[in-house]
Amino acid sequence: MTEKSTKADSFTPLQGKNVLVAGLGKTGQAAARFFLQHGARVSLSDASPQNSLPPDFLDWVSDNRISCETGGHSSRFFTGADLVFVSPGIPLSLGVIAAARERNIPVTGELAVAARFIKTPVIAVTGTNGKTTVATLLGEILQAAMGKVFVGGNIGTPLLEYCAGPQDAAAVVAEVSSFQLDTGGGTEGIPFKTAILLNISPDHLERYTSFASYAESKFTIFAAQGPDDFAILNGDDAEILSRRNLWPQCRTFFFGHQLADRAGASIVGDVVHLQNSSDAALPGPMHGEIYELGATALTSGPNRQNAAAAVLGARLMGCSAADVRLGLASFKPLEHRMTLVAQINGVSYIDDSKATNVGAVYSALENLAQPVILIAGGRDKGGDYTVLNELVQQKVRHMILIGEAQEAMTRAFLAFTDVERCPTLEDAVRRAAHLAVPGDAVLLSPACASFDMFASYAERGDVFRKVVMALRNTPANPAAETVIQ
Ligand code: UMA
Repeated sequence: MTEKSTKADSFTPLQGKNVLVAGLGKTGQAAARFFLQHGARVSLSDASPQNSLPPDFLDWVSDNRISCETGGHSSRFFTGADLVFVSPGIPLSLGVIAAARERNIPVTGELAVAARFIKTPVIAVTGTNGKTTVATLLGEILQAAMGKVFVGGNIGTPLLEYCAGPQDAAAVVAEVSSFQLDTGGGTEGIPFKTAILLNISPDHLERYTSFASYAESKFTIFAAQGPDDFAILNGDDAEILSRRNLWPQCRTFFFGHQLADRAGASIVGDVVHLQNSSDAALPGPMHGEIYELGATALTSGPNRQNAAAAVLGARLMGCSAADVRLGLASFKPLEHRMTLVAQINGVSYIDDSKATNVGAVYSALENLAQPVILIAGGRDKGGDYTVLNELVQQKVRHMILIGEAQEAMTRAFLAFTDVERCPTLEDAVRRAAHLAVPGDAVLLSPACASFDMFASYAERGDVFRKVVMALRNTPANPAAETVIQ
């Protein structure tokens, strides 16, 4: 018996099992409904107070007489279970989870449960940056090519919602985070038909003991794949190349600017070429195909790599070259990713609120030609700011810091540029506008999570936009020439 089927027997069938769901956000709520649907005896535990949960979910809990603790996790809830389901936002180091494990109670998560129930072929995307862009692009291409497609996972809708329904899509596109892989990557996870690893740079180091353990987590996306499945790796990423043989059982292809003799999607300027290598061939007639990005919205630095990964993923999932070209041509860039909000008096205001780690800020600065007034800071994620030193020195004329990371970032960057702190994002934008001269870019690219001051990176970006738009009417800019995107 393989390891996979042994583990499957440890918690399926679910009928009659005592399943404890920890964390009642989107994932926990979907999991609770899923487990009840499968005949399990469900109980629930969340650290937040009851009034933080949505009323319709609380009604469902009460209608189904489900035992639910809020405001903290008590060990009896965990150690009395046959199976503990953990939401991705809860670290596995939490005491009650460790206690359950000590008693050999299986601890699982969304991907491992979905692996036992999902019937639709899945293409999965992980990586430190670009996941949502690639998952969205793949979703649009696959939808045009195949009809109904479910796009879910870390992008927003839990996979267990799809598993609980009729499963009537031709394919599933799953955005997968390292947190999800920690409780359901590995050999018991979903054997993805195609799995894409976009890049790895330091992130979430508040949760991992080291960068190596974060990188290893990302690689478990390939662990359950078989010899007929496809792994797509970034051929420009040294960290990925150093680990590329970790799960050698699947068919591996690469994308990137420096493919040399590797099979996959090679980027030259604004063109993606599909190529075979001396020892590996893409299936069918793909070798020699060309995809022009020049007239698409995917020409900025990291987006060429994102596009190349999606071209390869879509072709390996069976989409035609024509459908892929149509998808690339119609793709609209997502909000809060190097989005030009306005140009006011010759100054570009750019919302890159999605840049919640150092790697994303690196790529933002690398791709801007003009002098930058950088607004950064928020909740520190343990990233190594020194990676940015050289680029900050070269390109950042002035840095304005907000949020909890102000002090650490001031220490990190004081030697490389002018640094000051502001109490709010609103103040920071107004200060940046005061300092900016024509030709500058005011860039919100925080390198930090938003949760110390905002509900999400999207809300942070929306506040930035609102303040920028209000600048048009301030006396300092009486005759502002404004271009709104
Ligand atoms: N909670 C506890 N105990 C704890 C910590 C949290 O009970 O010790 C509770 C909170 O009170 C809250 C619930 O857990 O009620 C939140 O659970 P969660 O953080 O797992 O959030 P979900 O709403 O289930 O959202 C998760 C993903 N969140 C995280 O991974 C942190 C969402 O990704 C994802 O969209 C959603 O599942 C659907 O798959 C968000 C994210 O920030 C966007 N992801 C990270 C990223 O992209 O960098 C990984």
